[in-house]
Amino acid sequence: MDRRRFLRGLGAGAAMLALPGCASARQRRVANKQPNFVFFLIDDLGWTDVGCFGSGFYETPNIDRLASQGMKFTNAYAACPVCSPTRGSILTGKYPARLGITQWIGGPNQPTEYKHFMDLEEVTIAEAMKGAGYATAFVGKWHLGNKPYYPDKQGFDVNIGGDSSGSPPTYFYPYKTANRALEEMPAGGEEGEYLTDRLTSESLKWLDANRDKPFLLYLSHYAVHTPIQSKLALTDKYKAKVGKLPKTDGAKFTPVYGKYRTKMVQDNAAYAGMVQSVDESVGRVMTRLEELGVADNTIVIFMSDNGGLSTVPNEGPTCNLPLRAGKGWLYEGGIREPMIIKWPGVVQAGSECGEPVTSTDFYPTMLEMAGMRLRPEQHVDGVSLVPLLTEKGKLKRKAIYWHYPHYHGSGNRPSGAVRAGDYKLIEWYENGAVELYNLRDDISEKEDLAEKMPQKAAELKAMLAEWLKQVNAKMPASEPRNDFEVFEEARREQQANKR
Ligand SMILES: [Ca+2]
Repeated sequence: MDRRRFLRGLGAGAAMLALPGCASARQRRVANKQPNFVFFLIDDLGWTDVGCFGSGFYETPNIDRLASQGMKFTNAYAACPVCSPTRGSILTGKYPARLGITQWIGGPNQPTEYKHFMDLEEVTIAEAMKGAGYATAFVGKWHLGNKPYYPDKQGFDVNIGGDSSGSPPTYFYPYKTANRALEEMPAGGEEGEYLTDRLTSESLKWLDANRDKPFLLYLSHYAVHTPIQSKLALTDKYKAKVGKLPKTDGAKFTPVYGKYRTKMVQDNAAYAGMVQSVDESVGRVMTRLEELGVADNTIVIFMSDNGGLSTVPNEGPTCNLPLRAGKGWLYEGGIREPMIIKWPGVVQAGSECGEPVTSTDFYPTMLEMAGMRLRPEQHVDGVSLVPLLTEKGKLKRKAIYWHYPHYHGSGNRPSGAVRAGDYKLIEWYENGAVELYNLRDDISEKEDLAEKMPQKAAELKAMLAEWLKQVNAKMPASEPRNDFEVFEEARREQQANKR
């Protein structure tokens, strides 16, 4: 190349970079900076189930470290108090009511019918990122439909262990899920292997192989869902710790939901062991990101799909205090989550955000963090959290909504809810009765203000009704009955069908 041509080339290059409208230069800059994503989705982990969100019993040094490197969201919500609907909301940016997936898939169809899979027409966050050149991996629990609707049909290059199962029959190899997805994980397993560890190892292998591309690792643990099983050494460790807990003077449960009781103390050794294994998973992934030299360009998100299991006819494994109730309910214990986002170089390490946010928000947030175009036609119910993460603004959203028109084994009855500012209203669909709480003053939802503040209650009830119309929410088709027997009947019927 002669000198003149060389200089001309230089000039053209400089001009391209200088021109803001020049697509190729902009794309190159974006490409150079494309951040990686690791999304940890934990199953049934309660708001206070980790140290940095208040647990004094479970030990989670790695998750606490993640929080110290990122932002903690103290008013973060799952879009539903059970599994599948929240999972759909994260991947699509749509409310479960809009998706039609209002129940955990496999749960009773009455009194409200629901969709048993996530539509392939949805452009998931994985599909959006794959389209932008990301390598995408799904590892762990899917629970969004049968084989035609598996992760590999929804934008993930690989699916390791995800099928229609909501939980594994056992956490120890061989796992024997309904669709054998866990048995078919690459390279087999061995006797005694623990599922949480195995999913982590598979994730590390995938990271090793994809370190040079922008990547999205969606590590969706089956833990800490039932069956409550941990590695023996960990169970023993926490059994010893239980022995040292202060005596609870017999008030381990409160019988406030009829025959259903809420757990008042964290003291289940096996559950604690499960939480510790999840924490070790987070630690192993973070260490590997550092070893691979990509930690500084990797955004790490930590979230759970619903509240901790604390309200059951017998004994729930965890306790969500100071929040009321747990998984299955629209009280805070069922929907508030321990959410953390680490965004190196942008998010202030160890920061905290109290703005209400919900699981539909991840989709637009991730697109914006990656410098990708938003897809408002897809993530219609999500709002980008980037203004909160950069601490440069607030969200303009007026309210967050829930629709759970189902009975649940926790004792819940069909209900909907809305949170606007400090106020939250729950409506019971059986009779239209409402409860109103001021969460700023009363995080435990002890004082129902519906009678004291009838105007506020009416305002929120009207907002909820309007939203239900907007998202075309399915309401209970049969006249809901004012007892829990509907759920019990459906459960018996389901068990009979299985046999
Ligand atoms: Ca769950």
